[in-house]
Amino acid sequence: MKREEALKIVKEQLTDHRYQHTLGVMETAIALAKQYGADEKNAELAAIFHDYAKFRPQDEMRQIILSQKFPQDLLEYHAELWHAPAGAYLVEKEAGILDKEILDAIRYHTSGRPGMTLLEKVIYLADYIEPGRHFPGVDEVRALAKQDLDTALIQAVKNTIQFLMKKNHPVYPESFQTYNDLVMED
Ligand code: DGI
Ligand code: FE
Ligand code: FE
Ligand code: FE
Repeated sequence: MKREEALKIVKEQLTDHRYQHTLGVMETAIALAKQYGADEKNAELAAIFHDYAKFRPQDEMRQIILSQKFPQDLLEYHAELWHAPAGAYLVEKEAGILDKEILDAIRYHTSGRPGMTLLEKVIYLADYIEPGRHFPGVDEVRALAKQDLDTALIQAVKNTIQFLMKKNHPVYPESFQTYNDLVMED
């Protein structure tokens, strides 16, 4: 699918702010793909579609998770986690994206997972450091991303978990497992 067609499809699903975020993730993901040798076209499409389900009703996302045998423990955790797996499902059904690598990059863009693929890492990190992001610590991760993908990713995952813990929010186990897997990888 061409970039223009994909952008047109997601634009209808998103607020203007979220669409601008998506454009930032797209540019960042393509740059990271170039730098680290991931497929640039897949990075472009995964980035464009990564937040496709962000504004779907919670009931719809819950039904998708229940009916598709996705990890059911997602439903016990914050609903913000649901748009990633629900998005992978809807992007396949509604936008006709069939590439499993792209769908998995969408599926795991919020929690990560142990054994992330190169494309999954690129999308997770691009989502975190795109130019529209302004949270504390993001500049450090941007700098790390210039040097080493995994080091940057560890910092991004760690910041996310710490942010949630500071607010006494529950952390989805897969997010912790992603962190453990990355720091034990090498
Ligand atoms: O959709 P975005 O805002 O671009 O970013 P995202 O999909 O990476 O994250 C969405 C939200 O999910 C963000 O506010 C942080 C939250 N989140 C990420 N990991 C976890 C989480 N929330 C809980 N409860 N547990 C997690 O492990
Ligand atoms: Fe997201
Ligand atoms: Fe993210
Ligand atoms: Fe995003």
